[in-house]
Amino acid sequence: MTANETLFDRDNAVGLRNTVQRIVQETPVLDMHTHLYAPAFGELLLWGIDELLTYHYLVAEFFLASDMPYDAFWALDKKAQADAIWKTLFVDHSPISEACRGVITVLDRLGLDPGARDLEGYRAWFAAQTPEAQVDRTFKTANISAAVMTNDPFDTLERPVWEAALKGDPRFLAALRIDPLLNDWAGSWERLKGWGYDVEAALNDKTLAEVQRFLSDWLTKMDARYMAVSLPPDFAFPEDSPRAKILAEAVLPAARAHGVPFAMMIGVTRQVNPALRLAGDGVGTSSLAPVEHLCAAFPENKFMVTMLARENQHALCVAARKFRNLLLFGCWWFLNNPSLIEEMTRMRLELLGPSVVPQHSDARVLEQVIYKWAHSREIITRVLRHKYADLVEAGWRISEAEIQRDVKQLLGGNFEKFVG
Ligand code: FIX
Ligand code: ZN
Repeated sequence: MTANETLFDRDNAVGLRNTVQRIVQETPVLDMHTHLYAPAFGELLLWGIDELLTYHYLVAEFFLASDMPYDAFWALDKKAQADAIWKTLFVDHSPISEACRGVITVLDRLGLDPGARDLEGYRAWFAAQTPEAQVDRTFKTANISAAVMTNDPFDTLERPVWEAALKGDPRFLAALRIDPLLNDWAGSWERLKGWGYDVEAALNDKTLAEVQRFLSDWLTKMDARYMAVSLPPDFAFPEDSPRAKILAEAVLPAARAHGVPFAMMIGVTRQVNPALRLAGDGVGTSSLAPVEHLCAAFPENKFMVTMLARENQHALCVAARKFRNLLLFGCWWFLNNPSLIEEMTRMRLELLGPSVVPQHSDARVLEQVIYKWAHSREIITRVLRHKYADLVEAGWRISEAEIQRDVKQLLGGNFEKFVG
């Protein structure tokens, strides 16, 4: 702290509130979990109004409000699906839900008047943009410095892009996603074999060593910041299962060798309603015991965890207090709603102080980072204002530089430090 720097105390509440708001707005975000891609990935990078309107969050809401049969909707092309969603969710009903409001915020921040309800006009504007320029504009408007992708070597569209070794874009960082390996070994081992790894269905020592070699090769190829998996509510560890064996004897050793964290996203029940396709996944509560066991049994590994059920959030905070090799992140998916983000952010700051990653965007369509971060920044501002106000009320004095330090830590620093 410099000698002449302003210190906020209980007599300067307005100054403190304004300063917190400005700093949260001005501090760039490192968005540590998205489903976005760099422009070099071609069609995998989704952007524009029709992609925004057909986001799977909106597809689920569309089927609630419309009586169109599932098959009839899926038979439509993207533009016609977007038309149906626009009419049902934005014209025939008010776009109150968080995902609908997101589209409004995006249009507004891009300078398109959402109140005009001019879908064809928005389409014309987006059609005049290029993906590269749209990435620049979107990152600037959202004030994000980088986005971590979700990179799946089992994905037939994505794999060739990595194999072509295109020049990377420093704004897009990689994360090696390994759901097929951990959640469906029976359906994945033959693919590894086809790629030249000497594996068989039985998880013997040779197979486990080869799985580790596969992970190591892809961590290197992608320069991945972390490895990640999504897990069902009944995730257990230890247990006698292919998942537990591969986790303990291939994934965690590879993560240790590369010094990268292993991220677990726990609590998703895939395809509770398959007719909804990507929108058909659900949520269930989980035990914290596997997380605690892994953190205790593998102190040389770093774990990042987010959980999908609201009911798990308190126990997860408590677990994170116990282990310095555990970093909590984000308000995932069905939790990414203002009331729940506020509750979770408040609880996390109260239990963990600033040692948490309060949010990630999970954006699937480029421009979504604009709304996801605008809405979350508002809430993070509100919660921090309360926390600092409580502090100065208790007699503490705090400087602008200290607030800046804390916000930097929350919006990217904690993640960067943890991944190393
Ligand atoms: O597994 C995940 O990373 C989830 O975030 C996605 O599968 C999910 O579809 C999503 O987009 C949630 O926001
Ligand atoms: Zn995700």
